[in-house]
Amino acid sequence: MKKSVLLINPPSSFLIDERVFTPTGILYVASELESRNYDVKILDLSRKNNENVEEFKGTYVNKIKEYAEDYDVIGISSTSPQYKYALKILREVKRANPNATTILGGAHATLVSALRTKMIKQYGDDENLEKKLNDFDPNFKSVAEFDYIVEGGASGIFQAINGCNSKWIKSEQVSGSIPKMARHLINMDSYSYNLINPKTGEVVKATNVMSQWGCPFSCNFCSGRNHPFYRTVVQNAIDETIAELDFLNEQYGIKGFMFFDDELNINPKRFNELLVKLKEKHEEKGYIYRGFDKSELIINKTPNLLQEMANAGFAEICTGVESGSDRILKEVIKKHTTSSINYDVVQMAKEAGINFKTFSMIGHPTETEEDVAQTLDWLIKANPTSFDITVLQPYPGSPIYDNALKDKVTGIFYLPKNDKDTSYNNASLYFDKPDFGKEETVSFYKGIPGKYVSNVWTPELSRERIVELRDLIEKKGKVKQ
Ligand code: B12
Ligand code: SF4
Repeated sequence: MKKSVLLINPPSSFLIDERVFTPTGILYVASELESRNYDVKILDLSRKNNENVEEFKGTYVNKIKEYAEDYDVIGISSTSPQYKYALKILREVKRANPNATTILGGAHATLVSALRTKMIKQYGDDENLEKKLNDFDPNFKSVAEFDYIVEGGASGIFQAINGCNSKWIKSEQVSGSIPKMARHLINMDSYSYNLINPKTGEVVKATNVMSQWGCPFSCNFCSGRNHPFYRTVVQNAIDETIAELDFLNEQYGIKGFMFFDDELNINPKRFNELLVKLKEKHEEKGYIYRGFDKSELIINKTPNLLQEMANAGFAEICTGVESGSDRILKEVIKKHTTSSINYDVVQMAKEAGINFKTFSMIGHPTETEEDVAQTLDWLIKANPTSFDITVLQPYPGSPIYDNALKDKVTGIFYLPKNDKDTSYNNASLYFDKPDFGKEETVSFYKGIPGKYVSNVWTPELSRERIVELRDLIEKKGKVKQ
C-alpha cells in the first residue's frame, strides 16, 4: 500500500501578510506525489496578517500534533529565512510521531546541502568531518535532525519514501515542463492578492503563477548561482501557461497573475511569443499581469518591450536595480546593467503607463558612502512608482555566502578581496552567518523601519551606519520630484 504523505508549509515572518502568494514549491511537490497516486495532505501554516505564532504554542502545536500522528512521511519546505519555523515544526512532529520519516526540501535544504558537498571536497571525508563542518558553518548541524535532506526538485521525495541509504538526497535535474500546482490542497480563498488595472482602475482578484524558473546570470548576492536547479532555465510551453491562466480564471474567478519567473525576459524571443498570447487574453478576458524583468535585456534586445507589455496588460514590472553606483553594479555584483540603463527603463515604463517597482540594497561588498549616495540620487532622479530598500543579507547558496572565509581569530566571516589577496584585513565584506534555525534569528525581508539590523559591514561602512543609511534612503527617496 502507498504511504500517506503530509507536506507542511511553515510561516514566513518576513512577509507582512503571508496569505498573499500561494506556496509554489510545496504545491509542485504535492502535484508530483498525486500524479503517482499518493494520498497527500498539506498543512498550511502561513499566517494571515499578524497572527502570532512566534511562541509556537497552542493551536499551532496542536494542529501539528493532530496531523503528524496520522502520517508515515512528513515533508517540510523551507527557504533560509523560514528555516527557524521549519526546525520548530520538525521537533514538534518528532514529539508527536517519532516513527514518521521526516524530509526537508526547498531552497534552504538544496543550498545548504550543496555547500556541504563543496566543503567536504575541501576538507576531505575523514572521521572529524562533521565537527569540522559544524565548526565552520552554523547551518549544517540542525538540518541533520531531519531523516532526509533533499537537494533540488521534488523527485528526491520518492527516494526518501522508499528508504534511501543516504540522508543527503540529490533530486534529478528537472527537464521538460514545470508540473501543475496542486492548488486544490490549500484553501485558495484564504489567500488574497489583487492587481489594479492601470488603464481602468479596476481591481482584480490575482494569484501567482510560474511560466519558467531558473536564471543563468551570476549576481553575487543571489542564491543558487552554481546550482543546476536554480541556474538551468526550465520553461513551460506558452500554451500550457495560457491554459493555467484560463484554468485559474474558470476555477477561482482569477483575472490577475503575478509571474514568479526569476526574470520574465531571460529569453527575449520566448517572452515576445508569450506576450502575444497574454495580449489576446487581456483583450478577450481582461487578464492583467505583474512580473520581474531584467533591464539591460530590454534596452539591448527589445527596446519596445515596455510598450508591448503595457498593451498586453502588464500592470506592474519589478526590477532588481540593486544600486545606483556603476562601480557596484559592474565590479561587485556583476549585474550586467548600468544606472543609466535602469534609469531609461523606468522612464520608458512611465511613458508606457506601467507601474514600475525597484528593489535595491545597501551593504554591498566594498560599498562606500559615495556609492550609497549614488543609490539615493538614482532613486530621486529615476522616481520609480515604488521601491524597496533593504540591507544585504547573504543567504546560503549565494556566491557571497558560499565563498566567504572565516577568520580564525575573531570567527567573523569575510569575503576576500580577490583570489590573490585573501587576507582578513583587506576583505571586501564582513558578516555574521546567522544560524537560520535559531529562534532569535531575525527576519530580513520587510524589516520594520527603525528596527532594521545589519549582519554585514564593509571596510568603510559599519553595520550601524548601513542601517542609518537605509532608513535615510527610505525617507528621502520617497520625496518625489
Ligand atoms: C517568487 C519569489 C519570491 C516572492 C514570493 C516568495 C514566497 N511567497 O515564498 C517574493 C518576492 C515575496 C520573495 C521574497 C523573498 N525571497 Co524569493 N524567490 C522567489 C523565486 C523567484 C521563486 C519562488 C518559487 O516559487 N519557486 C518555484 C518553486 C518550484 O521552487 P521551490 O520553492 O524551491 O520548490 C522546489 C524545490 O525546492 C523542491 N521543494 C520545495 N519544497 C520541498 C519540500 C520537500 C519535502 C521536498 C522533497 C522538495 C521540496 O521541489 C520544488 C519543485 O521543484 C525564487 C527563485 C526560484 N527560482 O525558485 C526566489 C528565492 C526562493 N527567494 C529567495 C530570497 C532570498 C527571498 C527573500 C529573503 C528576498 C529578500 N532578500 O528580501 C524573500 C523571503 C521569501 C521567502 N519565502 O523566504 C532565495 C532563497 C535563498 C535561500 N537560501 O533560501 C531564492 C532562491 C532567490 C535566489 N536565487 O536567491 N521571493
Ligand atoms: S538577481 Fe536576477 S538576474 Fe541576478 S542572478 Fe538572481 S535571478 Fe538572475
